[in-house]
Amino acid sequence: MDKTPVPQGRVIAAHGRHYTVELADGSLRKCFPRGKKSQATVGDLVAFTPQGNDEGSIDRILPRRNLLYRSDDTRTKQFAANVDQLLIVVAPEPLFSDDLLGRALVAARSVDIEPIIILNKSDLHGSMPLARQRLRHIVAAGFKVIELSALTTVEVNAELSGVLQDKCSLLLGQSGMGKSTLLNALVPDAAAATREHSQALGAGKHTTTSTRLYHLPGSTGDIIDSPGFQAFGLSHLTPDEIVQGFPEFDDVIGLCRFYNCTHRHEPDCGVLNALKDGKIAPERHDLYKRILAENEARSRY
Ligand SMILES: Nc1nc2c(ncn2[C@@H]2O[C@H](COP(=O)(O)OP(=O)(O)OP(=O)(O)O)[C@@H](O)[C@H]2O)c(=O)[nH]1
Ligand SMILES: [Mg+2]
Ligand SMILES: [Zn+2]
Repeated sequence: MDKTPVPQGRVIAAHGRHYTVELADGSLRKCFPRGKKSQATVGDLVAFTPQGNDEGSIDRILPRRNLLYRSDDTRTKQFAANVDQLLIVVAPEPLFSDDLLGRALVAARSVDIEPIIILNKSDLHGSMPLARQRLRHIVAAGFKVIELSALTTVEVNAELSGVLQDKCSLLLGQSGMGKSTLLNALVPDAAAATREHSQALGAGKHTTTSTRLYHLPGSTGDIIDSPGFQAFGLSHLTPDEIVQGFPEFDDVIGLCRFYNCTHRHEPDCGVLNALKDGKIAPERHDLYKRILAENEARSRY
C-alpha cells in the first residue's frame, strides 16, 4: 500500500474553476478540479495532486463542518464552507433590504452558524435612524447588531477584534454595504489585493467579484470577503428549518393546537396568537410566509 501522505490544503480563493489552495506551510497552489464539476468552495479542505511547483488538481473535498449556500429553482450558489460565524453587513445608504437580511439570517440558522449583523456607515448620521428603525424587529427577535463605521479603522478593530478572534468569519451582504471596506480596515494587506483585482478587471471601483479568505494579522482568526448578492433563495430548506430562522417563534410554537401547524391560517396557532397580540412583528411573519410559499411552489414540480 502506498504510504505517501496525500497532500492537503485549504481553498482560500475561488474564481470559476480556478482555486487557490493554501498548504500548512503557508505556500499557495493554483488548483483545478478534476472532472467537469467544480464543487469546492472557499473554506473547503481538499486533497490534491501536485503538478509542477505551484499547481495541482483537486481530487476530493474533505468532509465539511458546514456549507452556507442559497438556491432558487434553477441553481445553487455556494458562499463558503467550514465557517464559524456569519457577519451580515447592512448599511443606511444604500438602504439595505430587510427581506434579504431576513433570508440570510434564516440561512445561517439552518446550518447552525451564528449570525451577527453589522450596521455599517454609522457616520451617515442623517440616514441611520431609518436603518435602526428597520432593524428593530430583528433586534427584538434576539439577533446581535453591532454599529460601526468601516472608515474608522480604530473603531472597527475595537468593536470586532474580540468577535473575530480564533474564528473563521464570513462577510456577507448586498453590494455597496461596505464589506470590502471593512475587510481592509481589519486586514491592511488586503487593500492592495482588492485594488489590483478591480483594476485588472477594469472595473474602477472596489466591487468584489470573487470570494477570498484572509488571515487576520495578530490573531488566529480568518475573514472571508464575498461578492454582494441581489437575491437569496432558500428553496433547499425544509419547513422546520425555515421556522428555526425565526427565533421569536421559539417560545410560542409549542402552543399550536396541531402538531403539523404551518402557522399561517390554523386555529389556535401560537404564532398567529402572538402576531395578534403584537408580540411577533407582521413584517417578520410575512417574510416567513413568503419563504414557505416559494418552497411549496418548488416542491410541486
Ligand atoms: N460613509 C461611509 N461610506 C462607507 C463606509 N464603508 C464603506 N463605505 C463606502 O461604500 C462604498 C461601497 O463599499 P464596498 O466596501 O466596496 O462595498 P461592498 O459591500 O464590498 O460591495 P460589493 O463588493 O459590491 O459587494 C464605497 O464607496 C465605500 O467607500 C462607511 O462606514 N461610511
Ligand atoms: Mg466588496
Ligand atoms: Zn402554529
